[in-house]
Amino acid sequence: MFRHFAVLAVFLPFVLPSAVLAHSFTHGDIRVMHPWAAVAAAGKSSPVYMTLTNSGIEPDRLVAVEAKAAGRVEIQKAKKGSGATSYETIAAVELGAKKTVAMQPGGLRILLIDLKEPLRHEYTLPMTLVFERAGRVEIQAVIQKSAAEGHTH
Ligand SMILES: [Cu+2]
Repeated sequence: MFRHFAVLAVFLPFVLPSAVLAHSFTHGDIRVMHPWAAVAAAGKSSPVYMTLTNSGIEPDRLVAVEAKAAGRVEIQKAKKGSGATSYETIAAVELGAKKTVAMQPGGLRILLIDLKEPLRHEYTLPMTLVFERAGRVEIQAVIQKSAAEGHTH
C-alpha cells in the first residue's frame, strides 16, 4: 500500500477544480477517471466507483475486475424500486464506441467482497479492470469516506 500524498494541493496557491486534479488511467482506447473505494474494515465489503470512457470506434465491455485485497469481486447494478437500494450482479458493463459510463452510487458499482485488509482513508488500492477488447487495465483507486469528499490529491 502506498500513502496517498497531497503535495500538489499544499503547494498550489489556489484550489484547482477537481477535474484538473482528477487522477486517471489510460490503456488503448479506454480511460478510467478517478476510481475510488469507500473506507471499510477487514472482512467487510466496499463499493468502488469510477468513470469509464471508450474513445475508440468499436464498442468494448468491462467483463471482470480483480483486486488482491478482496476475496471476491462483483460488478453490480442498482435495482429500481422503493425503499433501500438493492443491487444485482451483472456480467459486464457495456461501453459503446465514443461513450462514457459513470459508475456512481445508486447506479453501477464494483463491489469488493470479504476484504482481506482494511481500506484506510487516503490510501490507494491497486486493481485490474479486464475489458473484452482493450484487455487488462491496471488502476489505483483512492480510498475516500464518501462520494462528496472529492479530491485532496
Ligand atoms: Cu482522482
